[in-house]
Amino acid sequence: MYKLIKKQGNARRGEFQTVHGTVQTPAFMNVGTSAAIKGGISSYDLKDLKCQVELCNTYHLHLRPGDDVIRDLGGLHKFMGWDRPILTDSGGFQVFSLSSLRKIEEEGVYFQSHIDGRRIFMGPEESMRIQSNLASTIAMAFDECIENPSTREYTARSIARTVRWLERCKKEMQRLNSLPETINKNQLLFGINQGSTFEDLRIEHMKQIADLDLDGYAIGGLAVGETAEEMYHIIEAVEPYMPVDKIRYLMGVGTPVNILEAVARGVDLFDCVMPSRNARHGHIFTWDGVINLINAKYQRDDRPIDEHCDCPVCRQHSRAYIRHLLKAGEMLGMRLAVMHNLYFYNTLMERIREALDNDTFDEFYQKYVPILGRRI
Ligand code: PRF
Ligand code: ZN
Repeated sequence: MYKLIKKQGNARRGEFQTVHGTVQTPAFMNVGTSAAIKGGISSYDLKDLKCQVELCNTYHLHLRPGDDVIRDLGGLHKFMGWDRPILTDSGGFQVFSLSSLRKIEEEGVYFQSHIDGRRIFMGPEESMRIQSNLASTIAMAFDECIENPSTREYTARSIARTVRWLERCKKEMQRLNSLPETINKNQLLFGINQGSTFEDLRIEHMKQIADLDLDGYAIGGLAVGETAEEMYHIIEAVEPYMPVDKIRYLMGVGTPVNILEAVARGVDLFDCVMPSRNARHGHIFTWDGVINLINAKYQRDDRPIDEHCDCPVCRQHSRAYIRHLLKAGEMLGMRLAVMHNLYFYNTLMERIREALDNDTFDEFYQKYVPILGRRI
């Protein structure tokens, strides 16, 4: 259940209550695709890194180790040793971005596994059954993330099908939640808005899914090649049609500046692989801007990677040391860089929440949009 605590402009400070605890929003979800954060980050590390919610993928866990295996072991929380909320993405996006030989039909999607080429079918019911086996806190609806660019005709047909898929997801989730053998009988379902960059189609789709009274609403199909300005424009267009009393999630976004801009437009929840993926290439987020630790100028730099950060890495290690580890291909280099970046993202959200609590979000936004976007 989402509780709106206060607003400043369109930015919202809220709380999202689940059976696995309360999430303070705006919040960032740390991406653990195959039930692990890449870079060797454990569940107990994540607590030191201020992570509130972890995101896992239906598609990956269905292929390996198999959702039936995870169900038999008591569900994803027990399997991973993580007791806070977990959101599972439906497979809709990953089927489109990772698998080959896709065929989309009314009933669902036929595709080949990116791991062993095995032929698989996934539709709304299959996605809900897998997510119910995983027993995540929040299940995402099975959707089609429309390629960018797409024609208006294709987009209109796709979003109509996504609405029918959503109705099937809701029905199947209700059935699964009422079965005695279901691990999490309170599993929540979020709907996903699509419609490419067509403002009127986006709004029409948002109105239709809002009528289904789901537990939360996501904006999908963005950050897929359109400009940042187009993305902000679509968020502004659909926001007035998103239920005020439901949490709002922008899928797969983004840079610190993208997040600040989206919070300013009324979004509560985010996820992105950027902090972990970029860290592995020495790309570090700091409160002074973005640095690339591989750069020769850091060879003898004994300062912490971020002088304004109090994460476990910055309290202990120098830029020179982490740079050396990354260059030497040591696992520890990746691990330390990822830890800092995740702490940075989670702290960014914490500072956004504090700014909203203190009515200083505008000042925070004005100060940090230029700083966080620059390369130093
Ligand atoms: N749909 C789903 N997951 C997603 C997306 C989507 O559109 C995106 C788009 N940026 C990221 N993850 N199901
Ligand atoms: Zn740090």
